[in-house]
Amino acid sequence: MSEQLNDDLRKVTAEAEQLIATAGTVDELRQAESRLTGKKGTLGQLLASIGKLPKEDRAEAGQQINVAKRDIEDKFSLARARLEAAAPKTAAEQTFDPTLPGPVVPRGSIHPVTSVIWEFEDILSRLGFVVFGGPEMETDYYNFDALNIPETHPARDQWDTFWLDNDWLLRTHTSPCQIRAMEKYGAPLRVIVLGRCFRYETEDASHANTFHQFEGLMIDRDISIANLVAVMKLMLSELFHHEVKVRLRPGFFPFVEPGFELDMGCLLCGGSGCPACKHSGWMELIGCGMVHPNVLRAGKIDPEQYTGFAFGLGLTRVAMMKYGVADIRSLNSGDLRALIRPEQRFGPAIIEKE
Ligand code: FA5
Repeated sequence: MSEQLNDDLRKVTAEAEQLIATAGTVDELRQAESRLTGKKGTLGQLLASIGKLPKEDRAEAGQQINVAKRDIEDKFSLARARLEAAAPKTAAEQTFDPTLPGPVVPRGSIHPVTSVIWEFEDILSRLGFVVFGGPEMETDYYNFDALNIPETHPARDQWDTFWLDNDWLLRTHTSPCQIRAMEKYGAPLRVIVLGRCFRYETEDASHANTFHQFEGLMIDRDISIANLVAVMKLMLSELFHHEVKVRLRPGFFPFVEPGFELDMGCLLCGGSGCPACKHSGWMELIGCGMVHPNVLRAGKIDPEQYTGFAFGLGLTRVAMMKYGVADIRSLNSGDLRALIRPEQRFGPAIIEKE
């Protein structure tokens, strides 16, 4: 969005706040609101000027103006409700009609990430997976060594780590729970872990330094890549209630062999490209593969007898796709436009920050 438009929207929001603060009656509020949001008002003029922008900038500018417009309208309607409540009532208004419906109380809703966690737990438990958990503060051993990433291994650079004292760290992924689950239950095994991870990373539309992952681990005799693909396709299709487009690429993770990355067609832009998918039309979603024999050994399971698959899915990114949130940072920001479910929203959830 252009600096100029940004500036204009900031000014008009400040003007609205000023007018609301000085209006003494509901009528004054109405007049002030139509001066700002009506067709000939400041916002109307801004909307009309979109036609003069280059074609590729129009959609984004329109969206930003509409977000500001709804925000201003909300402010005015709150102020109106306050003035009306404070106004002295006539005798007729003071009579109480018990047959009238009560005032509408705004409802909260479950956070999109929590909602996706519940759905995945439900889908995977129907496939016989057990929900498992582990600590967010981990040891070097569980986060790296036991996952076939010794101290000197260059793959450690793949995960930018928040180090704490004495070889403790904030877990960079949910994969340490693979070892903890193997130690606790042995084989055969089907577990899922849905929890927070931390990375010392620069944030952008699809990267947060605190985000959720969803880990899956299945170990039994004769488990193959076919089982892995079937489980992943099924869980994504169930979550999105229709068949989703996926692609599998070779990927390197020291704890699986062979390893893959699974991408999903970006549902935010329908594949045409947006900041969240880095204009590629694909969202990197899942790292996965067949559990490396060294990892089975670290979990005290005999790789001669058992094989298994594991996957680690970007749960927060799935919540973005499912609920149309274009910027991952909105989900940790407390911004109600992103947090409230679509049917309960009062504005669009597409809150561009780039
Ligand atoms: C891992 O973390 C592996 N532990 C996944 C795995 C598990 C591979 C089991 C094989 C077997 P990766 O770093 O690619 O891999 O992260 C997995 C997913 O987490 C990514 O595909 C992405 O969807 C999500 N993710 C990674 N970094 C971030 C971030 N900074 N913000 C939001 N989501 C992220």
